[in-house]
Amino acid sequence: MAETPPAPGQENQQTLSNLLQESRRFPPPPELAAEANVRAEAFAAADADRLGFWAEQAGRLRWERPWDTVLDWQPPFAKWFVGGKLNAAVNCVDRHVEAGRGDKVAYHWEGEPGDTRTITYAQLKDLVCQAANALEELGVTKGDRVAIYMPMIPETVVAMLACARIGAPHMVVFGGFSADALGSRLDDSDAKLVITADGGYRRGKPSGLKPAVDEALRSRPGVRNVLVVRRTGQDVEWTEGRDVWWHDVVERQGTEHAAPAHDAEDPLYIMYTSGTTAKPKGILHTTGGYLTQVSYTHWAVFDLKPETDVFWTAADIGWVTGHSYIVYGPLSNGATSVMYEGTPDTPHRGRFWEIVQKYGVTIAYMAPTAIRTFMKWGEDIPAQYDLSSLRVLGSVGEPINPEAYVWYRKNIGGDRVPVVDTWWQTETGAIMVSPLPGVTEAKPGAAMRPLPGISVDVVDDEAKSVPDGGGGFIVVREPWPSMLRGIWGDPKRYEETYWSRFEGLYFPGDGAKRDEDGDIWLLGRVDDVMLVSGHNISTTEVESALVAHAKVAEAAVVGATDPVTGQAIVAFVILRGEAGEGGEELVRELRDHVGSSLGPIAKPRQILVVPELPKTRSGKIMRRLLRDVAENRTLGDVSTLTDAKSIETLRDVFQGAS
Ligand code: 6R9
Repeated sequence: MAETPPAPGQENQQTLSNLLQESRRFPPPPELAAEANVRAEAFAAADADRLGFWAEQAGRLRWERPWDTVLDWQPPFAKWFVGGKLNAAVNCVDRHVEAGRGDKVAYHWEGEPGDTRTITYAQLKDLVCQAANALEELGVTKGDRVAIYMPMIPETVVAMLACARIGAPHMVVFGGFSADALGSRLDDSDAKLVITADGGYRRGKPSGLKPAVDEALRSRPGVRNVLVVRRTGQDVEWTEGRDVWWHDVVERQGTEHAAPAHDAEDPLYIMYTSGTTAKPKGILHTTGGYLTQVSYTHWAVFDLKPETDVFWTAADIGWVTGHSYIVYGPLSNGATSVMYEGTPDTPHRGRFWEIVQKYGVTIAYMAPTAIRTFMKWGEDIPAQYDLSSLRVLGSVGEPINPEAYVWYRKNIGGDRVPVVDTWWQTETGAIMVSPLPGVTEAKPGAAMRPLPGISVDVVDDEAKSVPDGGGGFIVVREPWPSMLRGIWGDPKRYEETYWSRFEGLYFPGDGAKRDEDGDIWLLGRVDDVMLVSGHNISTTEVESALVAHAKVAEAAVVGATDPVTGQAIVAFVILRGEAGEGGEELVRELRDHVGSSLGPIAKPRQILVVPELPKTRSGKIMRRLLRDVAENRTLGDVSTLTDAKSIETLRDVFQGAS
């Protein structure tokens, strides 16, 4: 192991080192396996006839006109269910009402201050029709883009479905983003209407949304109207002729609306991806293929029993996870969902578990960042609630550290509930790689295998499939129904970003390894991989080793330029509540701990104890900013940070320590 930097040009020659060893195994509970929606046979059947498999899944939906061709593939441009016509809103709402399930609860909504609303499918249908009529009155027609900048309230779902009904692609912007971030997305999508609210509740107080819209629109006269839901009752500025209240315009509309049939390939929505350096990418999803795969994966991965389950995705609708698994997946399956407006610590740190207990949640889906926060708060908090209704738990957004996985399974899942670690992206639209709760013997930290009908591989630099035990890059070999159809307005960037790294393969940009059993582990973004003395080391593995230490709650690791080793590992750690302040002794202990779990090459050069980490809306750590800090550079774009102050605090800690 030479401690010298690699020669120029050699940087990409070394695929990821395979450092982490994990021997814990969790087989499916026998009762769940016996009744599971998906059995092991599904894989072989889908492999034998992939297009036939997806055609069968498309049959879950109501089509106004059947498709002529399942797939038209002109690489890298795919069309699914060509010639088919359907309406996504009808599939999510009307058809359940028509089938006599109108009284079934679609959402148990819980506001942060404790106010609640129960919305049945019949009520949702009326609301969506009223909103669709209102949008038409405001001049929205098929193909127009509509921006949605909202808190987590039922009207957000209603607005999305009203757009889908008309065929006007929605573009939801996370309510935590700044006026600048909203503005650049309005420019790029050329939206004519913005739907917003006066504000929403976060951390116990009303937080404004309308002011950011006003600010963004000051220089954007192209937006004709702003439709405003009253949620908090805050005072708002009002621009006559442009701004209209939801309760004035929507509530007086009729509750019938004739839904047109849209082409399977008509745009359903645009969602901008988070946290990169350049201009945000507007990821485009269309109707038939997207709805097919979100519907199938929601049913398969969570073993959804629509009659009895209460499903809860604890995520924001402004993240793709909310689109696919709060809105389109659960509704297309006629499921009952929980939707929660606020933060997990308001008014107390048991709020999530109180919600699980109150509504009898059976399936819960959340991000590792939330799970690590709960670990930090301690297991005595969930222990105060009855969580026995839970039967499947899910994780999404980042690789889940094995320690966090085991904690989640034990303290939330009572050591009996399977945990599914679901890998996917805004671009993939729906889950791609995941254990199946009734089939897979799960390993903590591994997303395991591609789902039936999905063709995923791990390849090296030359696009060759790596053998078991090897590391490299995750790729998708065959088109899938919910794949992005492009980047809004920029087909060239679509080809360059996703299809130019490896000829004919979709490149998601994540590192991965395949273990000795052939199971897949995700290792974080390729941009985050560190090159230490010629070895590619994954930030995820070093972070997981740190989190496995009893005193560490969260860790973020980056590679900073180093004169000797090319890059050196710099770690930022948050300690668990009871671990005290840190100090040199602890830092030495942590370095040794990483060295003994992963090998001396992975020992961080520096470990800094910090109070918080910079994160995106979906809880992803923004390592790019931490690299800026570790290399004493000016910070890049911070407009998608949830809390812009956090990074300045870190800079102070870093400069104080260096
Ligand atoms: C759904 C979502 C996509 C990126 C993706 C990867 C990371 C998501 C993961 C995971 C490891 C998982 N990611 N789920 N990494 N294991 N289970 O998160 O979409 O916000 O577009 O992010 O998130 O790096 O490439 P998006």
